[in-house]
Amino acid sequence: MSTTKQKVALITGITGQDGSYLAELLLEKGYMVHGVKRRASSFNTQRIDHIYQDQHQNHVDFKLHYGDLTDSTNIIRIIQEVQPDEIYNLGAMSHVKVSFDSPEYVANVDGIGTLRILEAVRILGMEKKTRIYQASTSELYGGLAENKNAAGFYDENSPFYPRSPYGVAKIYGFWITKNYREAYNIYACNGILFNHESPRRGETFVTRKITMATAAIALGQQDCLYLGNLNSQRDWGHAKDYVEAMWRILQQEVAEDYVIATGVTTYIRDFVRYSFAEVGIELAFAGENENETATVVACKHPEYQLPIGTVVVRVDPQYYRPTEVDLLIGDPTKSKKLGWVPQYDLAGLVKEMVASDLELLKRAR
Ligand code: NDP
Ligand code: GDR
Repeated sequence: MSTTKQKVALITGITGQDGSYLAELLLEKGYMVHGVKRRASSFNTQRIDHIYQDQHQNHVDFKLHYGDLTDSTNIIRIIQEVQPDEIYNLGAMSHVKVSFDSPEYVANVDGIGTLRILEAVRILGMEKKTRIYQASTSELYGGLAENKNAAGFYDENSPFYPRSPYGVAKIYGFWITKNYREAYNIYACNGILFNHESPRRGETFVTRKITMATAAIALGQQDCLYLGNLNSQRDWGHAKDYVEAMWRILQQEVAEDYVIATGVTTYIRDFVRYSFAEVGIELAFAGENENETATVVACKHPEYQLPIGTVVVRVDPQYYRPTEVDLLIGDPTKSKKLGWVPQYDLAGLVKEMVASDLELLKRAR
């Protein structure tokens, strides 16, 4: 009989894109997984419904708790009850553009929320027991060209220059995590993750907005996709790969911070091109800034036919940000120490997202 104790994990943000993939991964690894979900007026557990377990059955290894990162007492109580070996703090108001509309809220959740987790562990005297993963972000770098390393990437030593209330809140989360590691010897790490996407990506982030519109336009359910800045560049990976990096970060002997990225960057415009290519539609881009459009120049798929010359993408400046992060590209060198080998490239990611959105729309029909 095995005497190995089942590991216990607590995930904030379990109803989000990353939380759902991480919960699946940890369940596969035999963890008891606890998640914090917010009370909402309608169901917000679509991404985790498939792993939900009836709490009346004999053995349960997945449990949800109502909670909120703005509520210290709630966080302390959940951590005390759950006694986690590992906490993954993924909960956040994660939309950069929306953070300009709710700057104080994002500071409270994404910044002070991180402190609440760290303090709870300290108040409960769990510094030696509990390891903490903090969801830090490439938004900390702000995309300033002069801050890239000599090879042209952002790495663990590149200076930060956040360009949104979200980035500024997350920089507090980054430093308070590092400070608690140094001050109290807590095993607490930052994963500085570059953009990662999937079929479960929120519908208002640019990749999912594009793949959903690609499917809807191909099926004749939408005429045109309106986007903001097509000139920014992002280093996009797959969320399924990135949650594995999170887990690996907490399995090391020494707590450290890691950049998780692909090392490849792509224009938003090119993501649009690749997405439409998945349904056989070839686009030509013309014009600049708010006058830029994308027009159909060929339809190569028998099922998805649009008249040549149809404009399917236009720019709407309402999606511009007051300050933009122009270019992100991460240096994944240090992450190789984790033994982390991503399974997806951008082509595989786009293919999976478009196929999933086509399937969703066809099923809804
Ligand atoms: P999502 O927006 O998909 O998920 C965010 C999660 O946080 C949701 O479960 C949400 O709950 C929860 N949440 C929001 N506000 C609160 C709150 N006040 N208290 C408790 N929980 C809250 O984000 P992702 O899964 O994409 O990202 C996970 C984390 O990683 C975030 O912290 C994000 O900032 C960070 N990050 C993401 C990157 C990416 O490219 N995806 C890159 C780098 C960092 P609800 O479902 O109820 O809204
Ligand atoms: P980002 O992701 O801001 O990088 O933050 P998002 O997909 O929102 O934007 C990426 C880039 O696309 C441009 N863009 C648009 N963006 C949105 N959302 N909608 C549009 O219509 C549109 N048109 C152009 C944006 O201006 C931007 O340059 C994500 C989030 O997951 C953060 O939580 C995370 O920390 C970072 O990635 C790394």
